[in-house]
Amino acid sequence: LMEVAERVRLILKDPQDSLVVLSGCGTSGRLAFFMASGFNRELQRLNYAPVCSYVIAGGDRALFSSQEAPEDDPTLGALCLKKVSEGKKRVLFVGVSCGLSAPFVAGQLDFCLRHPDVYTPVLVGFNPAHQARKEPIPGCTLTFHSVVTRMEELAKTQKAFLINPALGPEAISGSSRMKGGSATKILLEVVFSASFSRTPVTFNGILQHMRSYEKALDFTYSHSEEIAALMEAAGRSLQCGRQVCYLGWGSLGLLGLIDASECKPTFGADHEDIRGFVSGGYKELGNNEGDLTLMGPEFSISHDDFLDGVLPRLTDADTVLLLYSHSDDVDEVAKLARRVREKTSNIHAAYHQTDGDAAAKQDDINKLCSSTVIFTWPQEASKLKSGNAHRLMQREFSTKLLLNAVSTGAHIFKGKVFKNYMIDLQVTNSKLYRRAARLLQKLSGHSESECEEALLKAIYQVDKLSEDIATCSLEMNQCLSVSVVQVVPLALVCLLTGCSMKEVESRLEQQPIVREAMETCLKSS
Ligand code: F1P
Repeated sequence: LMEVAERVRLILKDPQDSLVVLSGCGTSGRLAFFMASGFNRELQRLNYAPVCSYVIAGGDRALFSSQEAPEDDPTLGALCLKKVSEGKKRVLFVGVSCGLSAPFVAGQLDFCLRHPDVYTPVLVGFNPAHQARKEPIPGCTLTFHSVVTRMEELAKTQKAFLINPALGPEAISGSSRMKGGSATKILLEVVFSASFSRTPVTFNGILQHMRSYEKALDFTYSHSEEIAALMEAAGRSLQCGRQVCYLGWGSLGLLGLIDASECKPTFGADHEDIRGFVSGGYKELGNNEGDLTLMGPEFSISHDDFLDGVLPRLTDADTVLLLYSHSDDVDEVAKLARRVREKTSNIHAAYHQTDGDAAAKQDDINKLCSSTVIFTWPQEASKLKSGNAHRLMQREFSTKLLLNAVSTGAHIFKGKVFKNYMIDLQVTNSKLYRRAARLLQKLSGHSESECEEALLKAIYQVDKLSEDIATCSLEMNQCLSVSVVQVVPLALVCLLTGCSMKEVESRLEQQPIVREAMETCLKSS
């Protein structure tokens, strides 16, 4: 971490010809955007040039919607990196792939390794190097593992860097948006904060900053009862087919958008189930491609969009969660809270303040909310490191933990998790396809080929696979799976009962809680 921080400093000294690129797929790409924007804001505040850029697989539409397919394309990854860094003489590339698995990132790292005169690659992930993905990538000779092996060799002479602490399994198997995402945020913020500070980068400085996140984690979970209440409220809304809306301000609002967008691939959710809105919409974000509103309803992200499109049909069965800090425009929060309260009493807030902040306005908002999680951070925490920036990062981290708990918990209530498996995941790229096939094997005890066959039958909604389907490319299968709901449950019930696709569909219709349908099926098989 110290070495990488020094490399960032070199970039800061020569902003004209140098660049930092943060990149990843899905959650990792969203966090790359989130942090690149935050770091640039902080750099400008400190009178440095904003030297950070981001690349997300699938472009900006992937910031708020589920776009997993581009993750499989290493050439696209390399091209996007080349484009964003055109003309630069020195580039520090930070590729994030929590599982050390995304071909898009492997392609980018390979590109860096082939152009060492300009690019220094840094890989962030949370598996030991030997567990990097070994599966061949179609149409190319690389595997993620082969790239990691080359990086390990260069890491000995600090021409490449691997930051890959093992975090242990996720609470929901494979859901790296949670611990993996949080650890990505911690590691990169620790590195970049150290490099922005005018004092030397020291081991103790890094350690102290890491420990402050540990404290923030304990502080956040000391509110676990209130968080659980939020989780229950959100769960009740999802259980009855209604909606959860996060209405946020500043970067906390953006975290709401990110958390909401992850529910689609993880739980097979509809984009309406959990939605995020941020004050100021695209103006607040400053993303590469600007306003995406015209791309479709998923891309309506401002509070005005919420007022126009969602508020009129809200009822008490929907849950609204306000996400804000004392430093936000609290009058505006109160105004919006009042409008929401006219439609639903199921309004809640998660609010951050520092011990001693005046609370008058806050009291008005509390009265409108049926529950409020108030995080009153101790004064001394905000004195650590670079004051405001540090305080904001801690609050963001805390908000991320809260939102991950609320959305995951709500989907558990809805029955989208069986044991600790995401039983209704979307099968929209090769990693998710393999994950689904492995899950079917584990739960049904059938062979790999039988499980893949069942998965394909579910994707194509047929009882017999034609020659064409059986030999179709993986990409084509993933493409098709977008339009089918409950692919994995369909395949599992089909494997366990031997029923036709039509019968399986009607069984699942009768038992819409997927976990219960799985339990019934497994008991009688
Ligand atoms: C990237 C990612 C995840 C997402 C889903 C598909 O994973 O997009 O963020 O939740 O699992 O993969 P990784 O490359 O960071 O391991």
